[in-house]
Amino acid sequence: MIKPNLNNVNLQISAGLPSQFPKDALPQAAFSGRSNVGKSSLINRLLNRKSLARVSAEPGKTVTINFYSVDRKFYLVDLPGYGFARRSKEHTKNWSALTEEYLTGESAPDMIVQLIDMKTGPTTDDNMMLSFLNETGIPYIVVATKADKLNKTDFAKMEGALRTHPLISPDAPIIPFSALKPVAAEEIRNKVFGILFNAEKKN
Ligand SMILES: Nc1nc2c(ncn2[C@@H]2O[C@H](COP(=O)(O)OP(=O)(O)OP(=O)(O)O)[C@@H](O)[C@H]2O)c(=O)[nH]1
Ligand SMILES: [Mg+2]
Repeated sequence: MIKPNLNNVNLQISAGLPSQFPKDALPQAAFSGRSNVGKSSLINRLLNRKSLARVSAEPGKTVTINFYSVDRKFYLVDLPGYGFARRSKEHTKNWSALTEEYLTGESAPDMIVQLIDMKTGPTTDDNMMLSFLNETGIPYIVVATKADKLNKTDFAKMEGALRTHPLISPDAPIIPFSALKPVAAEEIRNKVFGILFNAEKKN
């Protein structure tokens, strides 16, 4: 596999409106999950950066979709988190409008990385998102985050529960991950970058 130059990474646009989505033909992988699940932390880890994608202390504040250009070969796309308890109705409305337009419109991503908190397990909102992903037909992988928070027994239990989850496609790889340890980052990077490079060949 050709490796992208990870020194050539930048935030291309923080899009609050569909008209701001990039119009070039570069492949995209979108990172989806509830607020605080670890989307920005995973993107930073995959790109070997400490703080490119903002790791939020105050989750769920603004509704933007952040497009990170990777060596002008593809985009990693940080979706706004869902399921934040204290957010307003206005926030929920903006989240749905922007995210649905992105995932079903012309700029729809080539793949999705769906994050699920391994400590909490899938929430009602995660299940709604999984149903929606299954409907769109966009291929996805599941990354189970915060794996460091579980002991061996609970880790095995949750991994099993995810593998037999009725809303997770049998085609979707499930990869446990921890942002605190370099475990699985390389596996996720190879999977995501591999799919994006293949998508590029089709264009
Ligand atoms: N223990 C542990 N904490 C993590 C892990 N990944 C992220 N965190 C912490 O969880 C919090 C949220 O992480 P973010 O990466 O900002 O989560 P996010 O999904 O981008 O959140 P929003 O942008 O609000 O949607 C931060 O305090 C991180 O340090 C992990 O693997 N293990
Ligand atoms: Mg974030």
